[in-house]
Amino acid sequence: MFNLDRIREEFPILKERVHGHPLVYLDNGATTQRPARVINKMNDAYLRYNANVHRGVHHLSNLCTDANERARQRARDFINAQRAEEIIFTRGTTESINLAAYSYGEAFVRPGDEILVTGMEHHANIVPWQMLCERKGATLKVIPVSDSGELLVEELPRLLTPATRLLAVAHASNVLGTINPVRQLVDAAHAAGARVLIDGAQAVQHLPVDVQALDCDFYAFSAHKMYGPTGVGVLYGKRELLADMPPWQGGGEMIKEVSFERTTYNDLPFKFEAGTPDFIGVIGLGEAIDYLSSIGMSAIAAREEALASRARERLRALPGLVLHGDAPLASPVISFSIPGVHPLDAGTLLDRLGIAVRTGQMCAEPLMHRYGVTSMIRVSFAMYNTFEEIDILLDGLQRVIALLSPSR
Ligand code: C6P
Repeated sequence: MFNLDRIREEFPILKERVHGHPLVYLDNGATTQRPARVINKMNDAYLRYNANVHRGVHHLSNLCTDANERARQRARDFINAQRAEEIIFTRGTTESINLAAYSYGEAFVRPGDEILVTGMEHHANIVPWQMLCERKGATLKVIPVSDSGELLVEELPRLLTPATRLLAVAHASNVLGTINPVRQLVDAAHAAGARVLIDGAQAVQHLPVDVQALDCDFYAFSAHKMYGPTGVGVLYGKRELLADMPPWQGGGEMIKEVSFERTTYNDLPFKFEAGTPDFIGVIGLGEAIDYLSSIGMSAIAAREEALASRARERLRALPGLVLHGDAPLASPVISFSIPGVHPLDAGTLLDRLGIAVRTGQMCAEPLMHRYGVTSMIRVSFAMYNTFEEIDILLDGLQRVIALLSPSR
């Protein structure tokens, strides 16, 4: 059963006070907090068995290597990848997508080809593809977004052409929360002969993910948005595809043999893991996955959905506030504007009340343009948030409107 008190106990930071108020942390889409057990696991690794991985024959190196590879197995189980070698550790979603764009692009993208993205992508799932298109003389195309914040999938037959090499799409939008119909998109893209990368940065912490059921070619996510440490992420890729892709960085560990004439590359996944990885971070990610699994993704999803639907309902009823996006399937992420009030001012005032929200363009500038604004206010929930915190948010927003809104 979902035990909120026990879960909140695991996160000492939630007891902090901000400007004299209890912290109300509603910026989980930017980064979640970490439970003590993740921090303790990493401390323990540093204190008891820290040594470089895959390099030593000595005891500590073996312990650390085993812990690193156990974390890979955890990550594999977490997204139900077929094989552990399909899990590549990176610095985060951004690096995962850059790796895929560079390496897949080198192997498979030619002048005249097309890459398809969507109008609700984070910059991390736009710019690497744009850079690839510039390098290769390819074209970037975009699936538009409806007023309710859903992808216009009816545009797909027009947008997917024989020249489309890859579709890059967010599993869940970091701004609107919209959960995209990724399996349907994968089927459509595959039928057109295109590969699919799913940006799972805003999905893995909220819902069960099964990459085999989705049949996606790549799946990217970050540890720090799922109760794990910063600086670590995953790129999942289908083995046969990864095998045909060149390494994207050269250095230690990604090689089999090196001479000045020629270098041969290591097996998967190490071909894509040049240099000393953040193995302590990887161990922390493994612990975060164990933590999520101990609670259960379905229980987490149900809890967060209850929080988000209450918050949406209350926000919608607040005069002077405009919600952006209204997709029936959404993660616990809600963005809105208060006409006449700059989001930065709203965010600063809320902060004085101990409430942490995100304001700005959310690293999704094209989506801001789509909604005719330059920035928004976003609240994003995690399983440890409470219904009382929603009340505190609403009180805070009422004060913002009363103080700052010209129409009040
Ligand atoms: N979004 C947010 O507040 P990194 O920074 O590499 O861990 O994740 C990048 C990224 C990629 N895709 C999506 C959908 C994301 O939401 C993010 C990170 C944070 O919305 C920071 S801008």
